[in-house]
Amino acid sequence: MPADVRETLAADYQEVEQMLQKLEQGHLHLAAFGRVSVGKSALLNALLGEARFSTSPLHGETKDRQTGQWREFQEGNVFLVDTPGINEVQGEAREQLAREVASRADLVLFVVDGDLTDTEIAALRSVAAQHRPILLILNKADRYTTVERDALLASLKRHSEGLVDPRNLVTAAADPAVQQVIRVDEAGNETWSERRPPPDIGAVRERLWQILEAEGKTLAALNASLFAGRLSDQVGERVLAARRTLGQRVIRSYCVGKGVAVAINPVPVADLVAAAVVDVSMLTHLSKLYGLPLSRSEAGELIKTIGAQMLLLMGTVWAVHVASSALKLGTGGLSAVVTGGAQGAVAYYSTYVVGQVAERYLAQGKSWGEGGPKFVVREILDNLDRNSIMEQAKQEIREKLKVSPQSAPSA
Ligand SMILES: Nc1nc2c(ncn2[C@@H]2O[C@H](COP(=O)(O)OP(=O)(O)O)[C@@H](O)[C@H]2O)c(=O)[nH]1
Ligand SMILES: [Mg+2]
Repeated sequence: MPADVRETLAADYQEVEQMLQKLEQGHLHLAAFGRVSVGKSALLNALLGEARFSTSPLHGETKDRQTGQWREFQEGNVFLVDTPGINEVQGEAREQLAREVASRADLVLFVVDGDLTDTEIAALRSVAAQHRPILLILNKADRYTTVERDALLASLKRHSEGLVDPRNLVTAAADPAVQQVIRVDEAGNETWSERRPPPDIGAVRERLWQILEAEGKTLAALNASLFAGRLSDQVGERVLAARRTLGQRVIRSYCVGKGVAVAINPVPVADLVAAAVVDVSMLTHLSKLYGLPLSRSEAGELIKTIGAQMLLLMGTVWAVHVASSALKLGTGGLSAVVTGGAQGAVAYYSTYVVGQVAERYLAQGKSWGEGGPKFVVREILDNLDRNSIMEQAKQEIREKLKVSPQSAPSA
């Protein structure tokens, strides 16, 4: 890309660059804190969806091996930190522990399994003094009736007033107890079986995401599987929405970049589609956003696949048509900018389509779905308003080149 084009687009690229840097380097530490056996490790496991941290049913057994031990597990850019129980240490050391937890964490998951004890209130105070957002989680909710739960929540709210934002008080069942199921058949025979209910941490995930969003930290959290929410819950939808918003910004920056470059340096029309599908960088960036990084050669392969479908469905004929119909309207004295501008708009549009198709592929977990690439490309082309995007393209290219519409008449 010529130096002057690069300069024109510096701000756009910088924005994308910063976004990616945040995505790559924006580490996020979430620490679970609380008494022994409230389910800290179980909660972290439930967030991850796998048993990374060892849990123990025997109160106190934790003391053998895990006492005083900090354990950390990385998932994407998110570090989950398991801490010793606050009742394992006394006095000054406890203060120290709370300070250390808070200083290492961007967000503290303060786990309890009943009303707050004096020890817990003291620890909560120490953490709150470090000005870290605290999520106060009433775990083992499966042990309580709805009435009991509501009473507990009311009490927790009272006791944590001024320390925890009431919206950050949520319930969870990180590792619900096994239930006995008794079936009675028509003959009156009873069969007993056991059922292990799945973890219920929907409210934790939801609130966690909201806090991260408010703190501007969702970018760092985006590629951690704890927010993948494949269960199509609310969080999953918001994660997807956040990715889409950022993805569209990445695509737009590349479209403008491509459009301006072609407008300044017009290439033979027939090469336009081919020229527009070389946006390997755009795809590698998009893939990082989706937590499914593509190597440059993989991105190249993906572009070839998409390009082939686009050529089948749109054809070089289209590119020639759009460019020439735009040219026809300017009668005589067409400046190079008009010619280039029309080509630039075509380049913009092609890049736009590639971006949308690739984004769909990534959002589906690197899969084309049943209909294959052809189906996806066709569906996206059908749903795009080509003319308005081309108009938008011309406008954005003109803006970048600081050419007024009067001096550069076009379709
Ligand atoms: N009934 C019930 N038990 C739980 C729940 N979460 C954890 N537990 C159990 O509580 C015990 C202690 O959990 P653990 O995660 O080791 O506690 P930690 O010491 O705070 O890390 C284990 O036996 C867990 O299975 C829950 O939501 N409901
Ligand atoms: Mg533990």
